[in-house]
Amino acid sequence: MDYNKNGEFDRSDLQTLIHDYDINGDNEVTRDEFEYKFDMAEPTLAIVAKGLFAEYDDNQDGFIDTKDLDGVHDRMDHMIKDGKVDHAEFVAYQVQLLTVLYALQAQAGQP
Ligand SMILES: [Ca+2]
Ligand SMILES: [Ca+2]
Ligand SMILES: [Ca+2]
Repeated sequence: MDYNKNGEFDRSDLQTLIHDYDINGDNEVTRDEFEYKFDMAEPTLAIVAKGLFAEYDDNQDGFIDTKDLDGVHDRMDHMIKDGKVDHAEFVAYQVQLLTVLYALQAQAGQP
């Protein structure tokens, strides 16, 4: 997800992420847009999609937009608080987040 390949996951990478999911091009990603894109890739992971959306919608206003980037970036910058998200921080953040979400998904999948 380091889109600009500078070895750090920075705000421009987060902006690219928004751009990827923003279907109608209004610079906001709604829950519908996010789930639509996610669903095409991973149709069985609805709970993971919801959890990811909630995580990236930092101010909980129902849209992912540039106002949410600072909060997300801040949470990713968690091992060495230097204002930058390096590769290790990014991977650790993703692993932690996805571990929780996949566990929830697995629970929900139980009969
Ligand atoms: Ca949009
Ligand atoms: Ca938001
Ligand atoms: Ca850091």
